[in-house]
Amino acid sequence: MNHAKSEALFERAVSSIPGGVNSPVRAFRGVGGTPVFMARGEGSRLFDADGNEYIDYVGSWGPLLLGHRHPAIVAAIEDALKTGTSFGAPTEREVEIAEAIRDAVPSIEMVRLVNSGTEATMSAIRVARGFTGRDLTVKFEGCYHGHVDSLLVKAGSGMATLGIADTAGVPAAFSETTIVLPFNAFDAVEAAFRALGGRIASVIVEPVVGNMGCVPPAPGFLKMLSEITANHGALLILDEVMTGFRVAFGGAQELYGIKPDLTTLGKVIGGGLPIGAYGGRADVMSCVAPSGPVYQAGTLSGNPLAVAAGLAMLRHLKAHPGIYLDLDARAAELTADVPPGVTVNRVGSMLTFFFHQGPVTDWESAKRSDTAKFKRFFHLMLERGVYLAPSQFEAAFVSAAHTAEDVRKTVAAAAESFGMLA
Ligand code: HOZ
Repeated sequence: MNHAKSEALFERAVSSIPGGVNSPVRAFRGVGGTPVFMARGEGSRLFDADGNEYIDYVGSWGPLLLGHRHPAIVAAIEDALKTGTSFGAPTEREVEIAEAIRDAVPSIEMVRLVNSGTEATMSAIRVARGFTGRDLTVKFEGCYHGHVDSLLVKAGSGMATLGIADTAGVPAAFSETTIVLPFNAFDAVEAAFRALGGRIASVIVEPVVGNMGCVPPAPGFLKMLSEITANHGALLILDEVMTGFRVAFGGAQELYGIKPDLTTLGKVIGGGLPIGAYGGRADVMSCVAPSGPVYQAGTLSGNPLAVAAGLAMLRHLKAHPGIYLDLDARAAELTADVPPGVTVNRVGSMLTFFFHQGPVTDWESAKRSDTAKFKRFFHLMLERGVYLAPSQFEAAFVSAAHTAEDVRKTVAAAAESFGMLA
């Protein structure tokens, strides 16, 4: 493949953008080489600046459940564009998307729209503090909840890829409000509540972790979190930015039968445009200004284009429930055959090939993966026209646009690449 234009663009980019990218994981730092600059997406495919074509399993890091430029979403955006790009005032579609979210996720009685997953988690932990009158937040190693100051402690995603345990720029006083525990560690959670239960405002968790690679919850883990928070007057926040409308229409909480106090959403609910949301129990959400004393605001919150795209996405998913079975079947085909020494974790259409014999159940086991081998695998797949996340510690996403032929080609590319690593 020729990457001359990507290389030239990257050379220009590093002069004016930190690291040449607008989000660290895009920089290929986990795998080396020049990031591929994308020019266009269509269905399951991405086309780069040099005209190379890829089967895309990044899917813009999760939002593109229907693939690139799905006609229903394009039409909704075009339609909304005719009426204006931002009003900074309430609109009918905001009410409709709030109702659509409530309808799909019954634990959400009230919901507030924001502009990103980071805003959603930042606001949710603030509301939990305001509601409980307590300061501490429990999070789990390898989970990533956006770049919120107090949540950037032992976080996954780009932090894991770059090997940054605690970022510069966060005052110690902020990190000290965060208790970090191993994911899936029942005993550690019980011990933390025994010691500090009366001071814990919330537990925030990715119900299926996507940000240390895909790591599912151990049986009963989410239920235990739900019970222990309820018993101690703390709130359970499911961070469903990645899993919401992805692992099931009602998210991971539908899949595992959990009723959290608060939920954060993003990615899929914007149909590929910037959006986030947090919502949950009406008594808790009533604390949010102007109803209550917890302040949170945003000039572009409920942006008409993002809301139109998101609403089209949610309506399409509701009208086509079979999509989830198809996604599951396609993803199962992709992961059916892996060589010894590679572990696949998969929940629905989220999956990761870990270069480690497994099992991978938490950050300790995820980080034992052979990242040098992953790096070679990534480049072998890229050369074969398969675009994966450039990090061992991210999930791949299958979309409804992936065809049986895409999957067949990907499996063949993977078999060849695994063979070359052996
Ligand atoms: N949470 C996303 C993937 N782990 C973020 C993508 C990014 O950081 O750019």
